[in-house]
Amino acid sequence: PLPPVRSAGIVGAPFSKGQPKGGVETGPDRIRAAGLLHRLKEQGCAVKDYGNLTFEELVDDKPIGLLKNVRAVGGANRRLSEAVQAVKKDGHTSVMLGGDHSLAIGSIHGHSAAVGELSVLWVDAHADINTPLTSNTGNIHGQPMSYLLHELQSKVPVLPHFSWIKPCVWAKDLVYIGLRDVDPGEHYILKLLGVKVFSMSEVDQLGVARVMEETCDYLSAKAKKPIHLSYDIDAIDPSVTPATGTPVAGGLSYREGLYITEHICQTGLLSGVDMVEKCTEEREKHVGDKSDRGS
Ligand code: 4U7
Ligand code: MN
Ligand code: MN
Ligand code: MN
Repeated sequence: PLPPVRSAGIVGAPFSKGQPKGGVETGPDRIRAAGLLHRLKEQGCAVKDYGNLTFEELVDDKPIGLLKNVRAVGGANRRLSEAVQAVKKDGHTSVMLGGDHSLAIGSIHGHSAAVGELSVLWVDAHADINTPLTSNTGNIHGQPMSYLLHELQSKVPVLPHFSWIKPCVWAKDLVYIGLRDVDPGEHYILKLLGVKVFSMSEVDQLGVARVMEETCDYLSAKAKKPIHLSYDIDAIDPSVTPATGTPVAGGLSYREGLYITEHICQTGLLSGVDMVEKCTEEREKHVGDKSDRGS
């Protein structure tokens, strides 16, 4: 039998203020230029490109404690949430092209507002679950899950331009794959909430096929909720994907990285995707150049 007809609704979010480096706002156009739409169509997927969002420049966006660009991040995500809701109401799988990973706030919020409770598969070197109070950097791209999880709301302070966000994910519906750079505060939160994590060590031990089998068993154990895949390019080894702001050695191979997407798609439950943290080729040129390492 033929597979069901799929359709993807693409939303570009050229936004980078969840972290301090330039370049990641070029991600949406770079991913399109690399042939995303063509590749999707080749595989029998209908595609509608909703274009890129535009974001307003804020003049008065002073840091709040360590936290940077709070109002800009809040406002951009509010826009994105509405755009993703529109894509879902048109019946597509939403595909958000970032931009930095703070955009998962609006993408997951909008997805959930349109379809209800979600499972979230977070593929990343990092857990992105710092609260504004546990963060050592003040970069909101390291915090998106803290705003989305019901269980963490008592730990998250009130912030300007963030009051529209409604927590919409339960810790039991979240799975991480690829972790290898987790802050102590994040480690504590993951343990406290009992979040399911397949770190790189688990990928080594079990192999990616077994990891995906266990991930899907775990997520569909009770109710088969629609799945949101939030894919940070830094999950993959920097030897394959050097053009990202926060590379961490020891990541997924090219095949492991793709296998995760293939397997999650075959569940038939994939309903929303984020592809984030791809930045300029500039950084690729400097890979191997010691002076740029860890910058
Ligand atoms: B990404 C970090 F401290 N944990 O909070 C932080 F190591 O979206 C990194 O996954 C966050 O790239 C990385 O700033 C965010 C840091
Ligand atoms: Mn991330
Ligand atoms: Mn990351
Ligand atoms: Mn990153």
